[in-house]
Amino acid sequence: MLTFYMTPGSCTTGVHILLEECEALFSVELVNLMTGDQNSESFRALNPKGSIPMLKLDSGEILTEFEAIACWLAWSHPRARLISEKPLAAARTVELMAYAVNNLHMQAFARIFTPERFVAGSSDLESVKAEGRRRVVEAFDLLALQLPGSGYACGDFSIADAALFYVEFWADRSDIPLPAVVRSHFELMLQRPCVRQVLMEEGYRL
Ligand SMILES: N[C@@H](CCC(=O)N[C@@H](CS)C(=O)NCC(=O)O)C(=O)O
Repeated sequence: MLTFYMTPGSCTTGVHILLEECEALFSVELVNLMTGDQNSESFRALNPKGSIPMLKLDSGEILTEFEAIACWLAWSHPRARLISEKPLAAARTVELMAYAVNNLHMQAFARIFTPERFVAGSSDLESVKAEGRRRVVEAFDLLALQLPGSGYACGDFSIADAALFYVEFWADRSDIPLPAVVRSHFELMLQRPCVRQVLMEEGYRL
């Protein structure tokens, strides 16, 4: 059985959705980021980067990084149809997913959630957070130009939608308004049974 290392409401929510979409069998190890579980000796022995999401495969191998886990789930559960079989369409899906993870998450929201990691010492954390908000707004505006006016990001539901969902969810909870096209994608995702199940399991009321 897979072991999924996660924290409710973090970026792992996107992987959680994909695990449910695949109907994968998995057990959960909760990682308390606030108390620093990710820095414990036992966690670092598995993943020296100290990051989640992390998946322990049936073989005992450890897989990290959102995009790698999402692609592995898609390729190893083809019946869930989480990525196109056509090379260019699949690459477009990875392109969107990478933008959500590398830009919106790592460059924008990370400045809001962990501003101290972007400056030396304890100087001006508020301006780092403000820059994070500015980047979130700018990135969603760019995304709005790429998303279709309705439906999922790449036609059928895909791994890109799960990545977009977790950053949209963060924006919603941070009172950052989403452009109309992005908002309608978020609302579509909120109707999806697996998304609703995951949010309830992670302790959110719908
Ligand atoms: N880019 C990596 C990192 C993701 C990441 O930053 N995850 C956060 C939680 S949302 C984390 O592990 N935080 C722990 C820490 O940085 O100490 C990925 O896509 O998996």
